[in-house]
Amino acid sequence: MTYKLYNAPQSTCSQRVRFVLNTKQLPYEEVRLNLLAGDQLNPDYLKLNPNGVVPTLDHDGQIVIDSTVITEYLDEVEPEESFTPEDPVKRAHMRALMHFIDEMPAAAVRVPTFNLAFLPNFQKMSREDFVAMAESKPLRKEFMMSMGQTGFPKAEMDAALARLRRAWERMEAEIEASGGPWLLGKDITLADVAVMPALVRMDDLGMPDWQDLPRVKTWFDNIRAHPSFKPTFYEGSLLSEKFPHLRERQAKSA
Ligand SMILES: N[C@@H](CCC(=O)N[C@@H](CS)C(=O)NCC(=O)O)C(=O)O
Repeated sequence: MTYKLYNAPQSTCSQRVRFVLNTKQLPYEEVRLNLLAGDQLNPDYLKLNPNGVVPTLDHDGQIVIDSTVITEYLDEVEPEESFTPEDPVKRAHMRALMHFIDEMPAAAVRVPTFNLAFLPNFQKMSREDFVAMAESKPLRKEFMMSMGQTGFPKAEMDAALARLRRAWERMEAEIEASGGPWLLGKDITLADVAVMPALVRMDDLGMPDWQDLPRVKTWFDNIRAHPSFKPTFYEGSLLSEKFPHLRERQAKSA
């Protein structure tokens, strides 16, 4: 059984998969793609993942794409250290939360990420190069074009932050209803893994907008104390480690 993970250190979707692989203590070969250089758009990679995004898992030659699908797949083929409740009703609840997470915080977090971290890179490009790069992205062409080289306008940034805030409030309510400390109760599930990188990212960007939500605060402390957290967020996994201007933001929010 061999696992090869095509991913990127700072990619939130990749971090979900690394967390599951690490918890299950599955050895894996990591292929690191440089997303700003466009490695994910190379024809050979597109044959594996026609969406032109990371992560992609190669399991003995079988290709599995999409981070939530990969984490569910891993939990099926490697059931030790399970992240999936046995009770079908709870399992359905977990999956519903994973859909919510992909639609709300995981999508919204891209707006502050691109505006605050990546925009300076895109501003250095000529208009022609920028448009060509955007056009080459199977999944994110429109997203890139609506950001443009001046960034998402304030209204769009505010809307993304409001969506994130509603996601943290939903987390607070879910933890309260389940009794915590995790989203579905006493056991960590794939829903916790799915939302984790969005909180880590917003903390890294200096906008941890959940300080008044006690259960989310404790959840965040707990996930950071999890034994798989450090190996998942190895050196170079945070944007603030790559972009010095983000360290200043982070210092201000501390
Ligand atoms: N639904 C996909 C989304 C994957 C995705 O958006 N990956 C980002 C990094 S987190 C990416 O590869 N972006 C490259 C790009 O925008 O060109 C998943 O969960 O795997």
